[in-house]
Amino acid sequence: MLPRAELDVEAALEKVRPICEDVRHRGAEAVREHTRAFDGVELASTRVPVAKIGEALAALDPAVRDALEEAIRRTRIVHRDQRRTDTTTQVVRGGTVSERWVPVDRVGLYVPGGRAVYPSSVVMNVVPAQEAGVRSLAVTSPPQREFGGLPHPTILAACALLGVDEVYAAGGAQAIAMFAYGTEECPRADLVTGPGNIWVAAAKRLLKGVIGIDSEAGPTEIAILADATADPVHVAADLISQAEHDTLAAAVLVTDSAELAAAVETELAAQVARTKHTERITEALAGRQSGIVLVDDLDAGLMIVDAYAAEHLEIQTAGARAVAARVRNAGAVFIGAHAPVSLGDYLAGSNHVLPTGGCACHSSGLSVQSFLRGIHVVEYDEPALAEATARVVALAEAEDLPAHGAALKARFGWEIPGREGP
Ligand code: HSO
Ligand code: ZN
Repeated sequence: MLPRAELDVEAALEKVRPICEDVRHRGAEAVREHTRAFDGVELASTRVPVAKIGEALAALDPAVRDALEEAIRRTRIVHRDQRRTDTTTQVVRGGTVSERWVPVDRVGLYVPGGRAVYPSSVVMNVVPAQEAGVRSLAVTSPPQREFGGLPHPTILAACALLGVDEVYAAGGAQAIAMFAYGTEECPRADLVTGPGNIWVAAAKRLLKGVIGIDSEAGPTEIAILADATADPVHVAADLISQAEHDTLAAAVLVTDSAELAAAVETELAAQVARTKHTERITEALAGRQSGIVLVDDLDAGLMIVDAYAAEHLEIQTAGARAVAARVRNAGAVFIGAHAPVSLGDYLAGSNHVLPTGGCACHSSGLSVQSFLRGIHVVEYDEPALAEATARVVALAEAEDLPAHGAALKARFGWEIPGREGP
């Protein structure tokens, strides 16, 4: 019964369809034209000159550089551990099935511009792709008028730190279409990942099939399951931290303590008044998608957070680790007093591209796995095939596909091995 914010991607589809078609037929010229219309920027080329990427790094604030470098280091070691090894299973004597994990050849990473300038998202997308072994990796981000028609300099600097030198100044649906169809300036990609606004989500929905996609990122969500032991100051601060993203962001507290609920409400009022984006946060907290849910006990609370399947779930209860172990649906879980979502947004080492809108009940966040394909490799010798033939033929006949069985029989003089002749 916990509502989510309304986001009408279906309606946006009709708007992005002609843009994508245009890019498909007219390539880079169309991308530049739509960039002029939407971003108010005249591009000589959609490709950002490599020198500009280095210049952005040279001009980067040293504290931000240090923080990004440490974020990259932590994110990299976590994602390196996600790498999978190939497996070979001996199915029968003479018959094996192997699984080879092969990285996607070329990936396009979308990094939002506009209100959301997230160099941290560059890290969260690029690092898993690199650790998966993706060889060709391009980043695109909308051009900014105040930065001479280039993507935001911090985005460029993050690319430089990650060793990415193929960057495009394009945003919105036209950027997704650029990766999907390719242009004279940007070769097509096999997969596009990364969050974006509703136009990006609509273009991803429209073009999936032409290009692989990760997920359609919706507005950020935080749910906190807390009991009377939680500190209302922390709980309020964490709810506000994610409400800061978007007026449609969801901040949900689930608690069995009426005292905590009341204390958090008081704290929210005080903290929201003191923060920078008061208006945006107030709207997010007042929205139908945010609220405080009072439950009888933590078991009921767990049922609620599982049904909700939040993008981020904090557990601030006594014995938080044991409570967290019982959670089944969440994009990421944060345990106890010292693991706020903001830590995960930047520096924990975990990924912050996570399933929203309840998709956590069937999907995972971005990971090395998002950039790999598992290819089954089948190898049987003659005796192993002979031993399998009667069963393949039986199943093929049951499906009325006798030619399937014939493909095996043809190898054994059209007899079923091991069975008496006619
Ligand atoms: N909380 C956002 C990620 C982010 N926060 C980026 C700050 N920068 C969605 O998980
Ligand atoms: Zn965040």
